[in-house]
Formats: sequence, structure tokens, C-alpha cells
Amino acid sequence: MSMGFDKETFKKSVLFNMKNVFRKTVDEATPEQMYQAVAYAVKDVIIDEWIATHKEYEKQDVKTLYYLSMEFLMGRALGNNIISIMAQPEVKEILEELGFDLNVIEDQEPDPALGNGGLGRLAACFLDSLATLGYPAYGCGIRYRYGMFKQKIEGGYQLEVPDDWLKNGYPFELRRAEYATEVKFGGYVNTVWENGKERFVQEGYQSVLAVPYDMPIVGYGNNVVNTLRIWDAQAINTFSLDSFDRGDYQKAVEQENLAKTIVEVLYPNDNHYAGKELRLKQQYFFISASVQRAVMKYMEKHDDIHKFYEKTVFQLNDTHPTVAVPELMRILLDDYGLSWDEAWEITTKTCAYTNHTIMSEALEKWPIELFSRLLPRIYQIVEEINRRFQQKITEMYPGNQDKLRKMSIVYDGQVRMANLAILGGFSVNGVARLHTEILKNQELKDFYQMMPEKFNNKTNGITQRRFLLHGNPLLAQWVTKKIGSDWITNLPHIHRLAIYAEDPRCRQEFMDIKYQNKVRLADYVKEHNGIELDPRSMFDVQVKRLHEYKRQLMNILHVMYLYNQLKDNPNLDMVPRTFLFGAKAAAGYKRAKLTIKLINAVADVINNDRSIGGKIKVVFIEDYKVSNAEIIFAAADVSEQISTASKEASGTGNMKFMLNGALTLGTMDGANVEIVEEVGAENAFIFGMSSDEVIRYENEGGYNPMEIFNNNFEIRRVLMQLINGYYSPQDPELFRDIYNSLLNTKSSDRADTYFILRDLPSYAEAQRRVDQAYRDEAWWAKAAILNVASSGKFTSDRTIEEYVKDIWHLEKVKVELEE
Ligand code: 26Y
Repeated sequence: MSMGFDKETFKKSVLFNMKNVFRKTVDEATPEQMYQAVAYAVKDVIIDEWIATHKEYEKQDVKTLYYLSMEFLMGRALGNNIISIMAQPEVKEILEELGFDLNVIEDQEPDPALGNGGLGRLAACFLDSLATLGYPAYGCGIRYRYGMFKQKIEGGYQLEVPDDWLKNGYPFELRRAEYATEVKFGGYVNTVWENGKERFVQEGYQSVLAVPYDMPIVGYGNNVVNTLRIWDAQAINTFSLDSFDRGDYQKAVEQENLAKTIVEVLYPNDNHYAGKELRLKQQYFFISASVQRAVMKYMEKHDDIHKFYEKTVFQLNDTHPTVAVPELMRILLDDYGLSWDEAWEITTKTCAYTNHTIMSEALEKWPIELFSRLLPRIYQIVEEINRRFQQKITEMYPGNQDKLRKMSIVYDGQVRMANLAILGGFSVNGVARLHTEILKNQELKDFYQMMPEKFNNKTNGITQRRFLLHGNPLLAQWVTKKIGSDWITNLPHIHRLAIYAEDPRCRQEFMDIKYQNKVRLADYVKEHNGIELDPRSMFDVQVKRLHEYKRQLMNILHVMYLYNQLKDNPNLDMVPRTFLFGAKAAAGYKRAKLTIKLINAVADVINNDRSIGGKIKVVFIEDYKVSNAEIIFAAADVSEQISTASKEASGTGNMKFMLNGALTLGTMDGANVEIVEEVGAENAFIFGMSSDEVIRYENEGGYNPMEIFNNNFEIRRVLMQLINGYYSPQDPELFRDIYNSLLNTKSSDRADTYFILRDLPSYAEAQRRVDQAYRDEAWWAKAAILNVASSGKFTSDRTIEEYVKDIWHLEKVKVELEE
């Protein structure tokens, strides 16, 4: 139990909140009100640790990490915070005394969904690990009014519903008006002469006030509380308009609107760049505010800005925060009057960049026109960075136009953010070994050749506190009973479980827990989707954002193939299987949305066909999000990680499944490679092309899927069912686009860009191995336990320690609470 926690005090605090906030006694309270009352009581405990932590940071004058990210996919806070202050048994008891169930209370919290998928969830896992390891760190982001949309499925189609997560207020956030900061957009740059020196001032701009809201990030059992700082936008009062603007009503209204729109909504694009002006505004908004605050905070305690980098490091979560590079330059040049070389040295010693994707459509490139209009001073600085860099390229590679074309920051009318991020920092990292190798040898080859010392790998990880301790309490207790609770903060110790994989009784216990977790998921799906699952069937799960490269389409095509087999032979000997899907498609991604419709159409036909004796069931789980992910991972038997090799930078869902004892069915892509290395190929089901093969084909212009279509009857039959109305009798043409994407070469696009037909036979064969393996329950249980036991490498604690050692160079801090 935390030092700051006392059961009686806590109970009083809950009762007090109930009265003070809702004018109610506990027996009149709704679960939602109870949630609020408990959350505020928890926050009260946390605040003391939060204050103590920052006192300690100040005292020790620590180096601080700013993790700059447009996305933080936090998931619910209450349950995790209770676990982190080590008060779960007590809070559970108190609630029972008051007539409430902690699970039901936790369920009242909206999922703060300020992120899309992998990149945003990784940021959340990193914050958890940083606090638990005791490293001084801020997450810096945007307080979107609407987070990731809620997904409804109607008539098999995805509907997007706004996520009004703040409507009842969010108990854990704290508004910090005293740190509000002005951010300027547009206008023009004026040159003034001051003491014989040129100075640049932005004029005629519009500005907004950035107001921070802080959320506590509670370390596990160590009294450390870090901060996630998300910025809200407010109109600036007329008093701060300069005399030129005074009384300019039009402008005041515009500023009001600008403020409202900037933080209105999270862009729901995952791995796909759309070039929207508002998105660039969002980027500069939160970066300018965060960087200004970081500089001010530093200057409160230090007098020499030249040593800024000794106390500060900025980690750029992909290219989205890259304007931090020119923004820091601007502050150093214009506000502190440093020379270019001085400013550049400080900036490049402060910034570091993480790349999360090699997909070319995810690369951010802003048209010069837009960029310079919105950020005139920043653009000047980018131009100068580019001018100097081009000079250097020319010196190193005289006459080599190719190098200039590929490496320039401003080129072809566009500002290329990845190139700026690489040049503007001291570190470039990929997120899994294979991904980093591809960056070095393919995508970023020219940069790697010029500055090899910057490149390094940091294989992703996940927090076991959320994805085992909180999400899978039955398995967590079982693990603790076998090997003690060390694994909670030292996941590699979980390897001690390996010996129990040999023990028949332990195997049985493990399978019983898996079964209970399948019942829990079945209950969830029944309650939320009205669909019945059979927990005795094998649960085969693919949950992640919907994207062509992730190949949900290959999964459902294989289900269609299996169904054909069953129709041909109703006595087909197979283990009953439930294929579960969960995925949000970006609102404008037509083909992804059509794939959701296809999955649901196939589900409709198969689930209503009594002739197959319930051997296959297909379920699309609505609104996949962090809170139901915890339930889904715990219940999975098979983890589908089937991206086209070379396309998935790392994956992190793959690690969460492994930690919960699901077996991986996957390609040799991203972190799957390292997962297989840890658990052994014999305890996973690997299939498909290698990334080398994929890259070779791509360089040689693709392959011909028509050949497969012509020569493989089973595949041809499945594809024909896409266009003969088999799954859409009212509209046989419905899935034509998907059919075309696999077979028809358009001038712009290769057919079957993601090698689905090419990998399908090998996938089907791997699925047969899965079916065979599952029949041997003893073998399966052993392999599942070995997966759990081998997951030690994939804790985000390990990842963070590597970042600290190689990039951030932070010191651990201990926080003692005064009684
Ligand atoms: C709109 C745009 C520029 C954009 C928006 C979101 C581009 C990319 C993204 C998100 C990317 C993302 O989530 N990437 C994933 O990062 C994970 C954490 O490193 C990886 O595990 C995963 O393989 C990768 O797809």
C-alpha cells in the first residue's frame, strides 16, 4: 500500500466528494457519480505524491525528457492509478462496503482516446514506464475536444460517432492557467535593426492562448508522479492585441474561431498523410507552447541558455512534432539573440527523432505555400537550414544531383518533415530491429551513409502493468502465485514460469484461466454487440487499425475459403473456431471501410448457416479501444500478425497477445521477428514471404496475381464470390473494388500491392498447422505458457532503459513521502 493511502481517510474522502459534488449520499448515487467521487479521492492521494515528485526534481535539478507527441492513447486511468498507489484491495473493499463493484465503477470512465493506434498507445506505455522507473519526464500533447471517434456498426458498415469524452468533466486533469502561453500564426516577418544587428519580428499575426491541462502519470508503487501536459486553445483577450489591432472586431472573432477549431478533433488517419492545413496548425500550436515552456522552465533555474541540452531532451514521436526543430531555433535566435551556429548546436543536441513507419503515404510533406503562409518566421529558418544542408551535401558529393534530390529538406515545392527531423537532431531510431535495418539500408540509406552515428534501434515494448496486471487479473494472480510479484516491475523474471510449462497440472490451470477469460469476453460481446460466442471454440483474433498492409482482407478471404471447404464437406474435421476482428477505419479510407463491410457480410452468411454445425463463427467487435483491448488480449488463443513483411514497423499488439499467452500466427515482420526469436519458432506459426523477398519484388515492379488466380481454383472461387453476389445478393457489385485491388493493374497502382494472393496459400497452410496443434491441448498449453514466460524482452521498461542509456541520459530519482 502507498504511504499516502489510509483506508479510513479514503472512505471519508469518497463520502465527502459525493456530498460536495453531487449533494448526495452514497445510497442515492449512480455508478457514474460513484466513479467521480472515487476518482477525486484517488486524485487526492496522488496529488501529494505529485507535489513531492516535482519538489525532488527541482531539488536535484534533473535533466528532463519532453516526449513530444500528437497522440497519447491513454486508456482509462482509474483502475491503473488505484493499482499504482497499491490500494486495489482496500478500494475494492471500501466500494463493496458501500454496495458497489469496482469493475462497474471503472467501467464508467470514458476512454481518453487522444490517439489513433500503435504510435499513440506506445507513448502511453512509455509514460507508464518512465514514471515507474523514476525518470523525470513530461508527455506533451493536445487536449483534443473530441478524441478517436466511437465506432458503431450499422448494416455491416462503420459509422463514426463523435467521442465527447469531456462531457462529464475528467476528474484526473488539472488546469494550469498560470502556464498559459501565446502561439502566433500567419502575418509576415519584419526586419528591424537593433544595435547594429538584424532582428526578425513577426507582425500582423493571429494568436491563440495555449492553456495546459496536466494529468498525473503514476509510477507503480514508487511515489513518483510524472505529468502528461496536454494543451487547450483559448482566444486571447483583446488586451493583448497590439495597438495596430485594437478595436479590430473582425480579427478578434477570427482569433476566437481559430482557437476553437485548432483543438477540436484528433485526425483519425493512421499511417496516412492528408496534408490538411489545420493539422499543421495543431502541430505548431502544441509544439510552440511546449518548447516555449521548456525554455522558460530551464531559464528559471539556470542563466546560460547555451547549456540547455544538458537539462533538456526532446523526443519527437514520428515527424508530427518536427516543427520543434525550427521553433527552438527561433527562440534561440530571436528571443535570446544567439548566433546561427550556437543555436544549431543547442538544437541538434536537444532533439531526437523516432521513425514509426516506412510507408511512403505516411510521410509528411507540406506545400511551401501553406507552410510559409502559416508559419512565416519558421519557414525562413527552415529555408536557411536547408540552404546550409544543401551546401554540405554538395561539398560531400560534388555534382551529385541525386543526393540533393533525395536529401533536401525543401524540394519540389514541399517541406519534408522526415528529412528535417533527421538533420535537426542527434538520434534517429526505428522501433524494431528489422525496421531499423530497413531504414538504414533502404528508406533512409543516404542519411545513414552521411551520418551513421545517429542511427540506432529501440525495439518497442508494452507495459505489463496495464496489459497483464490490470487487464488479466486471473493470469496475473496465477503468475504471482507461481513465481512471486517481481515481474510487475521486472518482466524478464517471468521466465521463471517456463518450468511450469512442463507440469500437467499447471497446464490445466492455465487453460482454465484462458477459458474464464474467454467467458468474460463472450459476456462483453453479448452485452455490447448482442452476439453469442462459444468459449469452447478456439479464439482467433485480429485487432488493430484497419489498413491494407495489415491484411485483414487476407484473413477474411481465408475464412471464405474455409467456409467453402466446409460446404463441400460438412464433415470436415476441424476445431471449432471463432474469428474475431476489431478495427477502426479512417473515416475517409473507402477500401478499409468496405473491408469492414465484407467481414460483416461474411459473418452474416456464415453465422446463420446451420449446416456447418457451428464450426466457424465470425465476429466483428464494435469500437475496438484500449479498455476492451485489455479484455480481448486476455481471451485470445491465436494472435493474427499477418502484415506484408517489411510494412509493419514493429507492432505492439503482437506483444500484448504474447504476454497473455496467445500463440502468434504471423509473418516475419516488425517485432514478430524478435518475438519468434524469444519464444522459439516451434511455439509460433510463421508463414509467408520474407521482407527481403517483398522488397526485391517491389524493386522489380511487383508480381502477377493473375497467374495465381488462373492456376489456383480455391483462390479463384473465393475471389469470384466477391463479385457474384455470394455475400451481397442485393448488390453483387458491392465488393468489386476489393476484387479489382487484387487483380487489376491500374496505371498508378500495382495489382495486389500487399501480396495477399501470393501469401494466401502459405497462410492457409499455417492455419492448418494451428488447427492440428490446438487438438493437442497439452502441447498448446505448454506453448502458451512458454509465450508468457518468454515475453520478458517486450516490456516498455526495457525499451525506456535503452532510450535512457543511448539517447536521453536521464538520472533515476527516488521520492520519499513525508508523513
Ligand atoms: C497522418 C499521419 C501523418 C500519420 C498519423 C498517424 C502517420 C502515422 C500515424 C501513426 C503511425 C503509427 O501508429 N505507427 C505504428 O507505430 C507503432 C509504434 O511504434 C508500431 O508498432 C507500428 O508498427 C506502426 O505502424
